[in-house]
Amino acid sequence: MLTRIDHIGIACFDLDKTVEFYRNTYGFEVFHSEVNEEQGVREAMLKINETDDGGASYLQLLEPTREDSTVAKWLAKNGEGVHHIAFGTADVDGDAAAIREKGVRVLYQEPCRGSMDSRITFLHPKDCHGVLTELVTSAQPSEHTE
Ligand code: CMX
Ligand code: CO
Repeated sequence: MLTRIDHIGIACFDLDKTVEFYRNTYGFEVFHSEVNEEQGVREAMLKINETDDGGASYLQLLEPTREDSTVAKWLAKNGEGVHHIAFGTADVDGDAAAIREKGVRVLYQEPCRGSMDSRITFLHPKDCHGVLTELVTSAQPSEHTE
């Protein structure tokens, strides 16, 4: 069951400048940052609020680390902006399988590693009315090492 907005993914050209914008304008601080080479991104997670399912909602600011990454390709075509939305679930495997059964393309056979050791998969935007949609199961706090 999808129980929260886990994050909104925002593509940017310059992560440091974009982080500074969110800090100056709204007072949001970086909760976590990392490079995910598999996804080809350098990212910052800004925690907006905790949620009543024990998780939280974030903004995920994304800067490409290489020219051939999906985010670099998207930025070249669209410029900066909202790249995807992510719903949180306790069971990404079960929810992805159920959604695949409905005829929506799930991009990965098995969920892979996302921010903060979460497990993630994506639904094809063309099957979701134009929205690239991610499903996320957060790591248990004990599994997450900084
Ligand atoms: N939102 C909405 N539509 C999108 C989109 C997006 N983010 N990215 C691509 N599309 C649309 C394009 O506009 C295009 O539509 P048209 O054919 O009408 O022009 C179509 O999808 C195909 O786009 P493309 O530019 O040819 O891109 P690809 O098919 O190569 O890749 C996708 C699209 C979704 C398969 C790819 O972006 C992907 O695998 N995404 C999942 C991984 C990812 O996004 N990682 C970065 C974030 C990591 C994280 O969140 O942790
Ligand atoms: Co994401």
